[in-house]
Amino acid sequence: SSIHSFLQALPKVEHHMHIEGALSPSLIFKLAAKNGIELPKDDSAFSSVESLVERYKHFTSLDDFLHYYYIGMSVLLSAGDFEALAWDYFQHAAADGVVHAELFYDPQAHTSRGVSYSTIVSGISAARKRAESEFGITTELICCFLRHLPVSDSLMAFDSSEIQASFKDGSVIGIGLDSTELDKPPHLWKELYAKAATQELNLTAHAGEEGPAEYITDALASLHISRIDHGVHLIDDPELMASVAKEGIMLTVCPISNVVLKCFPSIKDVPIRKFLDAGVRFSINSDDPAYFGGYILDNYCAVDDAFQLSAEEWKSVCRAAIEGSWCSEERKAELL
Ligand code: ES4
Ligand code: ZN
Repeated sequence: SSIHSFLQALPKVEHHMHIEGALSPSLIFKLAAKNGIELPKDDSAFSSVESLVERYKHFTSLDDFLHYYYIGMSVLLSAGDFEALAWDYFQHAAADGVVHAELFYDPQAHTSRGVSYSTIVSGISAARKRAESEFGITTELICCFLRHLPVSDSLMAFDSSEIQASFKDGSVIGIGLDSTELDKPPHLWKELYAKAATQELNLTAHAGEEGPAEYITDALASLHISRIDHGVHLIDDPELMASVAKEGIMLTVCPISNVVLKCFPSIKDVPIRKFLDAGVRFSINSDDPAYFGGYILDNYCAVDDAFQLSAEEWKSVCRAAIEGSWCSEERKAELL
């Protein structure tokens, strides 16, 4: 349809995209076979590609999804595996009209399995270079720390010489905080974020996805983040919403994710129109597209279906996404 081609052609910037979340069921089975990794035998979801796809339609919560997300990524062993994963994503991104992407990755989920940090980053880097030369898509990396693990693990990972080197050589431009949210208040990671701030890294964190608006307040006050990943529970605190709008803090909203993980009953319930009316800046993102059944353009289309944004509103959403990105000022000027 014409709205689909209009949305496809918009210059899209993606800020909330876990690269491990681009791991498709077919690539899981292919890499499991290649690497000799046994998928769980006691879970019939792993009987076939089709049964896994079917199981992904019935997530009950963030943690129910995360269980499959961590099993899925256990098939990633070599740099070539990470390159194949990232390349799969970039092909979708190019088809969807993405011009710039800031990608999350979860190093602790791989180093804990004996995969070295340089394997992860070198594989992803190879695909990034190819995406830039073949598609003109520029990319940045955001190193995420896992909230279901002890805070001390995050601090140790952050201080490791390989992660520090990737910050210093500019291949990684910021940090994030993800995984289980409930009962893991952001202030527990205050020391990690204080250290990152002294290294002039960009700071973001998942907050207010399953967790309450208080976690957004906490993340802003304790971690001094400049973006909020998800942040949709901001809607429950009008005063905080006004202050986020005034400060120009951007939310990286993932509408299909919110519905699939049962944060909201339908896309119509994701507070997109309320954020527009309140002047809250946000971008629209895919989160874990291979698990949630939709890449970035599917998210744009779902939002348009539910809220019928005007062409001017869509252009301003895309402009805000460019302005809220962490690419170089030169690249920003090119994109605007
Ligand atoms: C995630 Cl949707 C979501 N929320 C929190 N952590 C995550 N890691 C990957 N996807
Ligand atoms: Zn996420």
